[in-house]
Amino acid sequence: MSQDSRQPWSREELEQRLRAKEAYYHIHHPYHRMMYEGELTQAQMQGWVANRFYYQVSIPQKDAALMANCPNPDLRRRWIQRIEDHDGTTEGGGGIERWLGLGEAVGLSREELWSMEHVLPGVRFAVDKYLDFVRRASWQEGVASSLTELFAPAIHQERLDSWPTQYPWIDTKGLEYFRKRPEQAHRDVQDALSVTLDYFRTREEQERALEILQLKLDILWTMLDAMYLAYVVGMPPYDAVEAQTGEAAG
Ligand code: AHQ
Repeated sequence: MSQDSRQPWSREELEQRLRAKEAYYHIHHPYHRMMYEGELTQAQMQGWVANRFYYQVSIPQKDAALMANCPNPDLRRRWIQRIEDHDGTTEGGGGIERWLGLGEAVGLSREELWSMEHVLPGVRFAVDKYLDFVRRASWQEGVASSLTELFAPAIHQERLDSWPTQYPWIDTKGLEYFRKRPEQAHRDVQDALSVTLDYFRTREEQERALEILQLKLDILWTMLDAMYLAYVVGMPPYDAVEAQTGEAAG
């Protein structure tokens, strides 16, 4: 009898398939390859920091939305740590504060970052899609969408390894975010992986977990596509319109 193609994978097989999606992680995006090779101009680095700020400030809202969907106090107790990691427990603490320090190190004021004036439509749509997905999804699907952090320690380490020599104009105090994040990401993602492997059991559920991880990989990739078009190709949104009419759109 042919093996039922719908047979569930073992936990090990599902984990291996989740980890195999590293191939689609945004560490491989041309924008990140240029960053690692020291090829970004100050304006291109500023564009990345300013657009990623919109992602960073959206993460605690995403995590709060997931907790709101979750009836399990034990999960909520573990998950609230993520909000504290970003918001801090007092004003002036946390990852968002460290990202503002990164902004100042690349020449962007705190006010400029909070203004969100540099956030590209494509970045806004991708980040808003992440927030909307987690708001509407089950809390377990929300957990699975955070599994891109299986691959995050490497990307933070790359920045710590390359920026001091490739971008000597960036004060290394600004890299504090990247110093703190790998440990937090590793702790978080072990929990998220365990929840995912426990919950997604049937073959259909397991394939759904892979689909959710791919959605989040696409969100991260699309953010960089928008930045690449605007800051590397030099085609920010409505560039052509402004050229024709000589006026700023909107
Ligand atoms: O700084 C990052 C961060 O706080 C988070 C939260 C997590 C999530 O809940 O989805 N994902 C994430 C990520 C952060 N940094 C990204 C980077 O490239 O610096 C990586 C990103 C992720 O891999 O999901």
